[in-house]
Parts: sequence; structure tokens; C-alpha cells
Amino acid sequence: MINKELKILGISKANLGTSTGTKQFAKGKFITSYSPVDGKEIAQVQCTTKKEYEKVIETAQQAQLSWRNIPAPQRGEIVRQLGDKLRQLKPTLGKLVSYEMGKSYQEGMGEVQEMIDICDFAVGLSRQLYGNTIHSERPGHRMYDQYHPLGIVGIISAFNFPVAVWSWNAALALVCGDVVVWKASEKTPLCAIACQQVLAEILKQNKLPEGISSLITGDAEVGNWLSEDKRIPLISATGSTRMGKEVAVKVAQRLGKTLLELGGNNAIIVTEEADLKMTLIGAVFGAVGTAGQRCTSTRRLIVHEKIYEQVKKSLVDAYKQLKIGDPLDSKNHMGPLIDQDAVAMYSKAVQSIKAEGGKILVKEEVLKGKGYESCCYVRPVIAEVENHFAIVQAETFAPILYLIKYKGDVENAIALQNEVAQGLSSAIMTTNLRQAEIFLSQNGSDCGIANVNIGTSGAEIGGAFGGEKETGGGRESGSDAWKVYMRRQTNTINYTTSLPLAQGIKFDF
Ligand code: UN1
Repeated sequence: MINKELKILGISKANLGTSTGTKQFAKGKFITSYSPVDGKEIAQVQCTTKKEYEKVIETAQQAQLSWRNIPAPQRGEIVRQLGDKLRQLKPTLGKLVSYEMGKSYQEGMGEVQEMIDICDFAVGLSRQLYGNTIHSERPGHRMYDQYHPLGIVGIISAFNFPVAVWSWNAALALVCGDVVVWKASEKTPLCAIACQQVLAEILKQNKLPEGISSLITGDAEVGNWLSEDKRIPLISATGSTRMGKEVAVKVAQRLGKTLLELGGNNAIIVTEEADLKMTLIGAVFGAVGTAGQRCTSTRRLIVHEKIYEQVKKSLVDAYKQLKIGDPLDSKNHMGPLIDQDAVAMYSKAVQSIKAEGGKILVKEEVLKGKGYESCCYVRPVIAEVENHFAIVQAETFAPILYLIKYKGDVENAIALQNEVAQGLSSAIMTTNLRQAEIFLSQNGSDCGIANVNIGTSGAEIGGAFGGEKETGGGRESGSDAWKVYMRRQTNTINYTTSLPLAQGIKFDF
């Protein structure tokens, strides 16, 4: 099914282990990658041992010493080559993403496009790592701030975006003069090896040290090595809030920096003045795209009572038309969940909805029979609930959409939208300027992303991506998110022959 693609991506038995590029030395236990598409084993991948980990970090440290001395625009040139290679590989890597992770081929290709986009962004950025100049209060003094490379960036990523999240971090970190060590999800190890191979090959062609980019493989224990390692000044971690809290504590204990992208509980507010056709498209894609396994997936729809019944009916009708099956077949709208554990979580969540008094409008079902042999395919669910239900307050990584009714002004809907622990993405559907502006104001959405007349998912790389509260507060990707990958220095230069003190302090002797 995927052998041709693996070959093009340079993956063979020889490199199914830890890699800093050309030298393979993984000797740890094996993890098996199964496709949720058909349940078949794709390959066994060797995990990193502690001894190998030490070697990886030493190699990375060594590589950083030379990499940081290469001018930023030249580092950008390497990232440009990465983007070019990804352009060529887009359908191939997109197919591997789809097959190993289970998202639709369209979304798999979209993910590779996000990688290309961030490479383009980073290339431009490599000539724009600007600091400020500051007017000194002292005569004959000049002040400015500048950004220096940080060192090693540890990247911990999740299964749902098995290639893009690495690239958001790696492309920026590389132009900033850092080197990267990546611990990918153990559920999608082949996607990780493919990315590592592509970059390793480019480094080799440019005669650069292989330690500029490394991959380590394994479970949470391997991630802990990174979090606890004083040699790694920044850990960028994407995943659940539970994981993020563990990482945050470990990194904080050594006063390292973290960039955390954790859970979302994203809502679309649908006011009585919404364009209902757009609402329907935005809500359905947001809820069932990537089978509800995006951090930005739409989990809650907060609908004004005047249009509630109409929205409910059109959603239920739309869900009846959804085709679930092989994500590589373009006629299907939704593929499988990542594995059977995720299916169990979905089923448990539905039980909780019922137990708390929610009403199921579109029924749950784990699909069986031909085409569903992996037992990972489920029917997306719609439920009528109250915002305060414990299950609604939690992020369930599955296609379950909650309908919540609100009355009165848009402020009431905003209060409900904000009454969760997470703060990643949010949206309002309205044609009323006042409602939209209130939603975007300081009294509005408390999320890192707030959209008007589009859904909660599908952010572009040009903006800073991330969220508040239990989402972790980190920002990656566009805007000035690059600053977290660098260390900042304030410089004051005195070009006089006297030494006046700041704040006018006199010190004569
Ligand atoms: C994620 O779900 O981890 O906004 C990232 C989006 C994508 C990124 C999602 N650009 O849906």
C-alpha cells in the first residue's frame, strides 16, 4: 500500500531507528506502526536507548557550535532547500501522513503544504531577525537589543499533525541558529523518519554536520530525557494538557523555557444574525475534519435560541450525508481515529454525555465490516448538552460536537465560550459588526485564536499559533513567534571618555 512512497522517502530497513542523519545507531526496543486505515503493520521502528540519547545530544551540541556561526540568511538557504524538496515530495509525504495517521489525503497534502509555507516564511525571516535600537538616557551612549541563537531546541510532537508541527519548530529554530532534537509521537514514527531523512539528506549535500537535526524515538520516558536535560534550553511540546503539565514542571525545575501547545475546547458562536450556510460548512469541517483530532477541532457550537432549531436540523441532515471510510479515497469525508484506544475514549465520552443528561442527536457507532477492518472508524456524533457538564469541559479527541443554546445578547454566548479551562481557538458567525467586535474585544474571546465568519480550525502559518489558559500559552509559527527560539541581549555602548551612571547616580572617588 505504501511501499513505493516509503522508498521514495528514503525509508528502508536500514534506517528505521534513531538518526542524526547518516549514522544509525538505535538498539532499543521496537515499536510497531500500524495504519488505522486498514489495521496493517507498516513497519517496526527501533527506539532510542539512553546511551544513544547521550550521543545524539553531544552530536547536536557539537553541530550547534558551527551552525550558529553560519550567517542567518545562509541558514535560511538550507531551509529554502527543505521547502523545495517538500514541494517535490508533497503527494508522497501527504500519502504517508494519510496512511499512517488516518486523515484524508487532502488534509495530508494540506499538512505538507503547511510545511512548505513555514519554510518560505522562515527563509524571509532569516533576513529579518530584528532587534530594536533604543535612545540612551546617557550622553554618548548607544543601546540596542539583539537576538542570538539559543542552542538545542527539543521538539515533542503529537500524532495528529505528524509532520507539520515539527516543521513549524524546525524551520524557525534553524534560521535562528539553533539545532533540533525531535521526539515524535510513537503512533506515527514513519512520518518522523521521513522528515528526518529529507532534512538529513539536504544537510549532507551541503556538507553540514548531521547533528543539526536529530530524531529520537520512543515513549514518554524518552520525552522525559529531553524535559530534564539542562543542555536543552527550550522544549517545544504539543499534545494533551496532562502531558504539558508534566513537561512544564520538569523544565521549570531546571528553569528552562517551554513553548506549550496543549488541548483546546474550541467553540463557534452562532448568533441570530449569522449566515447559516457558512455556519454549516465551518461547523461540519471543524468538527469532523481530521476525525475531530485537531487541537483546533470544533467541539462546541453555541447557538442563539432564535435559530437553534434550524441550525440543529441542518447539521443533523448534513451528518447523514457524511461518508466515512478509507481516507485515501477522495469520496470519503472522514477517515478513522488513530487507534482503538481512541475509539474506546470516544465510546466512553458518549456514555458520559448520556450519564450527565445530554441528548444524542446523531448516534455513535463503531463501524464494522468490509473496509473497516482496523476497527478505528466511528460515526461522528452530535449531542445537545449543557456547557457545565464535566464531559463538555474536557477535550475529547474525537468527532463529537456539542450543541449549546444561548439566549439574549452575544455577551451571554461569549461567557459560555470562555467558561472552559482551555483557550486555543474560537470563532463567531455573524453579519453584525457590533457582535463581531465585542467578540474580538478585551471583553470577548479569551482564546489565542479568535475568528470571524470562519471556523475554529485551519489556521494559516503566517499568524502566531497557540492559546491561553490550559492550552499552555505558547506561540509558534508566524508573526514574531520566532523570538522564543532565540536568546535576547540588551547592549549598551559608551563611546565617550567618561562614565556617567544611569539614573543620574553620583559615585565619586
Ligand atoms: C493542531 O491541531 O495541533 O489550525 C494544529 C489548524 C492547523 C494546525 C492544527 N493549521 O487546524
